[in-house]
Amino acid sequence: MRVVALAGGTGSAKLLRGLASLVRDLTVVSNVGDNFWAQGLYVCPDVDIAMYTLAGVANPATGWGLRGDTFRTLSQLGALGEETWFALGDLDMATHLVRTRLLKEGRSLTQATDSLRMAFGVSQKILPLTDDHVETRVVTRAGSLHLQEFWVRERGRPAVRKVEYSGAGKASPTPSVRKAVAQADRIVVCPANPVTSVGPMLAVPGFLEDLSSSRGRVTALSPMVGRAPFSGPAGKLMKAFGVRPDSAGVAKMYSRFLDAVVIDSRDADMAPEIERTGVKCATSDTLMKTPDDEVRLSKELLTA
Ligand code: FO1
Repeated sequence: MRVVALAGGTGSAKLLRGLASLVRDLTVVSNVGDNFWAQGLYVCPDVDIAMYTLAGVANPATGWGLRGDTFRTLSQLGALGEETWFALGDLDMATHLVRTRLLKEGRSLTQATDSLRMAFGVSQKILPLTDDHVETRVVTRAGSLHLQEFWVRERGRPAVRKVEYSGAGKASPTPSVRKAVAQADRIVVCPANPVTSVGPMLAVPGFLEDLSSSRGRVTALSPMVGRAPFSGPAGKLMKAFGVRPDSAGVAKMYSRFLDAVVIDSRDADMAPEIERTGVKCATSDTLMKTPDDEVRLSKELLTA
């Protein structure tokens, strides 16, 4: 079975691990909206968390970065008067150094990602949705902030007016992404933030149509339990984006391409409303606390 997984950050990575244990032909299509320049280096958090997780070297404590990493270079940068709110680890920095060099040498982000994932011994393909620069920006009363500025530097505190995907209108999905989606038997939308991880992908012209016309069944694991996401700022941003911050809101946002959704058992009362939008709804314990949960939910998504 050929499986394509649309992935964002931490929540997605856990499901990717489950899927990878079940499926030989797995391709990860990664959000690029939170890519960020830090210390002159190009950082791709969603690509990297997928790569580190599949390589078995991710830091489980933070949900980003590498296990056992240290921050000596960051301390020294602080001592030199540089901004250090975006914490690049000593080992993580090597990934960004290689990626930035490859890009400067003229390689595309797809090519740079492929070199890196092979160097990490990851057998699954990891494809950035686009090679164009797309940036998720959060418009607050204090102005427009990059998602990393909003979430990491400002700790998600500012009141949100709207969310924008700068550059998305002029971007296009890469040919590799389009081919993977067209040939997939299953497309799984990981439990990613609908506004900051899946939204930037859907904003790239052509991708929504690729998903809706794909011959493979499209299933999603909702990242919401009640009105709260598993992790991160999803609830607040969903409200600002005009999406109801619960599983019914997620299903509605994806309804143009979604065949089935798995929501948490605690939200079972939302199932009839979801099914009225034409999306099949299954319920489960959606929290991934153990590797067994990751595999169980992966199986449910592959059969939903
Ligand atoms: N998240 C934080 O909360 N604080 C950080 O200092 C931080 C640094 C960082 C460095 C590299 C990287 O790949 C991710 C990093 N993240 C950090 C995570 C990131 O901000 C977001 O969680 C993702 O962009 C969401 O998918």
